[in-house]
Amino acid sequence: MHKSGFVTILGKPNAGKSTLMNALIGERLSVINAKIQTTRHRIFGILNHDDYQIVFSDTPGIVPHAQYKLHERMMNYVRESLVDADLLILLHDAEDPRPDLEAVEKLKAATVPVLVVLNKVDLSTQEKTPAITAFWDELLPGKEKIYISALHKYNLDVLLRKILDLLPEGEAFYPKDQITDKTERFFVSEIIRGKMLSIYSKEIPYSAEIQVIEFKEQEKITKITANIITERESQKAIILGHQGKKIKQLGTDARKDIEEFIQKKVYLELIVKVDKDWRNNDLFLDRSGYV
Ligand SMILES: Nc1nc2c(ncn2[C@@H]2O[C@H](COP(=O)(O)OP(=O)(O)OP(=O)(O)O)[C@@H](O)[C@H]2O)c(=O)[nH]1
Ligand SMILES: [Mg+2]
Repeated sequence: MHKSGFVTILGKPNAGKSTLMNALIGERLSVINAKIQTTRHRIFGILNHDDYQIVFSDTPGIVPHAQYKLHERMMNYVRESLVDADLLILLHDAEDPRPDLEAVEKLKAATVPVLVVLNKVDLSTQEKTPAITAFWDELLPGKEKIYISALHKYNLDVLLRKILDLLPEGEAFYPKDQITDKTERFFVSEIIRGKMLSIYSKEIPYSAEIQVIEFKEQEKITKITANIITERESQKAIILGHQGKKIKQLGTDARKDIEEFIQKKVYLELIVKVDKDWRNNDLFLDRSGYV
């Protein structure tokens, strides 16, 4: 018997969706960061086994009020991943008493199985479990609750068994050696964006989009050039930093992770450009792959 299906991981920003998907796949696919709205795309993480193939979707955190067209596109990914799922996981911080009620209503009406997965139990205590369970029983009656820590990989085996129980039988959708739907270039741009979230504060990383414009594999080294698009000259100056120190740090940090990811030496060039209000520019968003 071979099981196969699509599992969508939904939840508020920072619930730990990307941490969970990476832990399940055993690879650093999605960017993880303590800042909210880290994930901007829908990213497949494919878990392959002789007896099953599970295609997990990591989605952007649900934000009720879209501020930019970029956010609208991000929420489209969430909607789309609700439609084609065989199983939905609502991932929620166990200690957070404010679920997104719109998402809860959608899940109530779901025609596929829903698991309420309560994350970050390492930050909680067991005495609180009955109250949390009661809270969710009322919100989403009849849906199973599983407590995990994605960060510490606690109870992920239980979660995986439960998922496999609920998935339909079927053939694999993707070749068994494939672990994602995204390209190497995409992950390179994500690594750079992830480093920006760590290095720069406030609005800066959110104002930026990365475009890999050159990816040349040579015998001993891979030459990568990426544009960092930001919205204003003032933001460009912050990204560069005094005497270019900040961008240098970004380049060094990102290069190390890219080298680890592609298992080759990398020469990385970063170019900062200004494109006013790209977050509201449909054409720019189309070209940047938010389709
Ligand atoms: N203590 C603890 N922290 C966790 C756990 N899982 C995730 N985190 C942390 O929560 C933060 C957010 O994790 P992400 O995986 O980026 O969350 P996300 O849901 O993908 O967030 P967005 O992409 O912004 O929607 C990071 O700092 C993680 O290290 C957990 O089980 N325990
Ligand atoms: Mg994420």
